[in-house]
Amino acid sequence: MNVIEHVLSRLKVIGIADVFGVPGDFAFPVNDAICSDPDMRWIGCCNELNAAYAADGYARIKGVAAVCTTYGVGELSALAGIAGSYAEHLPVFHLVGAPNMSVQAARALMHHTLGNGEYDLFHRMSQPVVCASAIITPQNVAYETERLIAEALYHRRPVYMAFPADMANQPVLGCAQPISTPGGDPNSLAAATDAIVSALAKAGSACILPGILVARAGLQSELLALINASGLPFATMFMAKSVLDEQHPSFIGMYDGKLMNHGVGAFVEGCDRVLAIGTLFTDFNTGAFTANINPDKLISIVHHRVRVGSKVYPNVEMGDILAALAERVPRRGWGADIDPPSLGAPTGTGTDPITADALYPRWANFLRPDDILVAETGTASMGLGFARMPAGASFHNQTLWGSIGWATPAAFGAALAAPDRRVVLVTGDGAHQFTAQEISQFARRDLRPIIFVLNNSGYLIERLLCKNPAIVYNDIAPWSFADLPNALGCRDWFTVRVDTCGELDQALDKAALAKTGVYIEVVTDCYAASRLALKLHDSMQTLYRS
Ligand SMILES: Cc1ncc(C[n+]2csc(CCOP(=O)(O)OP(=O)(O)O)c2C)c(N)n1
Ligand SMILES: [Mg+2]
Repeated sequence: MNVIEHVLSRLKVIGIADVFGVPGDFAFPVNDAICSDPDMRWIGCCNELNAAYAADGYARIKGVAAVCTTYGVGELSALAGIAGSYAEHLPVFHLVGAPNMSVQAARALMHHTLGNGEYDLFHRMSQPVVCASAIITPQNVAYETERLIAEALYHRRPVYMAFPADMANQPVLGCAQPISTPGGDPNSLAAATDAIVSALAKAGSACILPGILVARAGLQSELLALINASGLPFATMFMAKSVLDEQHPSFIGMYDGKLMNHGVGAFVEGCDRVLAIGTLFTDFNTGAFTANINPDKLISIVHHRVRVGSKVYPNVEMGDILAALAERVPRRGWGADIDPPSLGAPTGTGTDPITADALYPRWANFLRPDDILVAETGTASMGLGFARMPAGASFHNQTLWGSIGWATPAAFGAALAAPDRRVVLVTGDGAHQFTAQEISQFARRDLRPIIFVLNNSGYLIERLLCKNPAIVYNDIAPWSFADLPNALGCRDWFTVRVDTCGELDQALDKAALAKTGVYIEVVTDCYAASRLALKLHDSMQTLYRS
């Protein structure tokens, strides 16, 4: 085997069957090897940023992904997407084709360089957004591939592998044993388990806040086993929405600090103990930091560490402690008597305009079991975040990184990873303008998503957050969105623009039955905002006034 074949063979073992990217001359050896491998697919994208977002979406479904770019121009375009995967804990392998080692050593003035003879700059630019990186040679490939796989899976973060073009096709020199990921410390595990069991035994009420890191580590069934064994209720924060099935009888609803669902918030914050399992306390995950859980009551379990109140138990693996707790926490009542709040019944009929109260409940009703819903940053995801998901349906949003334009390619990546599931993409008009061309990839691969573009004539969430909503920077170029699919190669799709509730109802009915891709442009007033978006608006206005 040569260098690149060796790397691909190892990536296949960990579940990567598709590589997203854009080719380039320095990357030809990598591109060719992917295309010649009968068990791998080259998934061409419209640009490298989209390819990185698509890989991010794929990793959300499959657990791992890969993106391949050329040197400099390609890799820098992908960088913002890779940074998002870092922030959101997704192991994406970034494979970069680089100039020959001999050219680098000569500091030659090559295309795609800055013309200053520096060849390590782009590698260095990537380093802060990956957990490990290497320039791959025949001598180091066996060892470095194992190291990078181990790092990516341990930290659930991206890694960077550069392949100088003259190295990629050379035979592998030497061999390395796969590196086993370190297990935890059994004494620390036992102490943490005892501490949690005894804290829960003394608690009158308790609940679980499942977090996104549970999904990233693929530990949903282990957490479910704990919930089923103990009867502990769970509420979910925005970033972790649908990490566990929202139809589960122990689900009590979305917890968003003081902003939404006050009954859920009062219960969570009133509990004697709150188990935050893989939960990240970020701004948009805590109702803009209005979540107020007494740190003394908090039990926090993250990938490799547990904290009970102020005591930290290092080197405890999340999977180990969930299994230990499922065996030891007895089943009992935990004080929760809450039905998950819902968005209610949709308003409006016939020629009524599509208001927020008309739109979000309709979208919620449209969802089906096992759907994959990809919701873009903006007012639409803020509304859909409070729709109760049907059994097995999952909600994906880039809550921490929040780079608009992510959702369209990420939905493509997710659809490619799960071709048998229905993928529903909901994006704002402003966000869609960043990456709309990637809808062509769905048609190219015969994937049939259902795409909703919320056309509210601009950046509504920015209108609500800034001082002057009507200020010019929140306007966007008006597009005929419903004309895009045809121009972009999605020729047989069901495509429609709807301005009224009646038209929306008809479109939803057709979409539910469609055997083709679906693209619905939903036109609303430029201030028709979901409830959470309005709440954020109110808190910003208070801030500006004070
Ligand atoms: C890459 C990037 N650029 C800028 C922003 C700032 N930003 C956040 S939301 C938003 C507007 C979103 O508008 P749209 O997609 O139309 O959704 P709406 O809020 O109107 O529903 C902007 C510009 C961002 N999050 N990401
Ligand atoms: Mg908009």
